[in-house]
Amino acid sequence: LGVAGSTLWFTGLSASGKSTIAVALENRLIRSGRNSFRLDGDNIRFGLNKDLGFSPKDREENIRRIAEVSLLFASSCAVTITSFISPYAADRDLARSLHAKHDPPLPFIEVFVDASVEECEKRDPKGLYKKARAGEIKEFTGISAPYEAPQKPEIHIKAGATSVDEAVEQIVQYLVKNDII
Ligand code: GGZ
Repeated sequence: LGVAGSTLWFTGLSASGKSTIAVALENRLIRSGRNSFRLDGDNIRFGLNKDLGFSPKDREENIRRIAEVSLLFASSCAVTITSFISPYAADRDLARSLHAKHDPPLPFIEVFVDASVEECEKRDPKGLYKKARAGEIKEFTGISAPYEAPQKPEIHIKAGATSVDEAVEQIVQYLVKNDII
């Protein structure tokens, strides 16, 4: 019981808090004895996907590869956490369908870290929104490139009104209730 793998697919704007929550969740799972592995920009965009930029086509390919890798980790029994903007609903749906088609099907949980462009731009920890406004970064999500918010995410975190600890608790409760961990 509780050894099957799964993918927790985080989606949200840059600076929404995805990665902070993902790291805290990974730590929590590992401390409680679960095998968890996190895929994020640092271990994917600088390695496997270093040939990809931020055009719509490149983002699509970025997400397609991450979906395949998350499926591999999930099939090896890891609670796999992906933390990418993944702005296009069709690409997230592709990731979901790969998990559904796997034998046996593997749980795929979409986690929407919901922070508005205004909130993210106010935080702007890396100054990227400022650069995007100034036209120094082209095709920046939320400013000059689209973000398609999930319509029916399994987990909806209202980032502005939720602490990191509360978000982790919300996710863990969902996972326990649905027999995923
Ligand atoms: C969005 C960009 C861009 C553009 C660089 N648009 O806050 P960050 O810095 O650390 O997270 C963002 C990250 C987004 O990469 P993803 O692989 O998650 O994107 S996607 O799922 O859409 O493929 C941001 C930085 O890369 N960044 N240029 N133009 N974010």
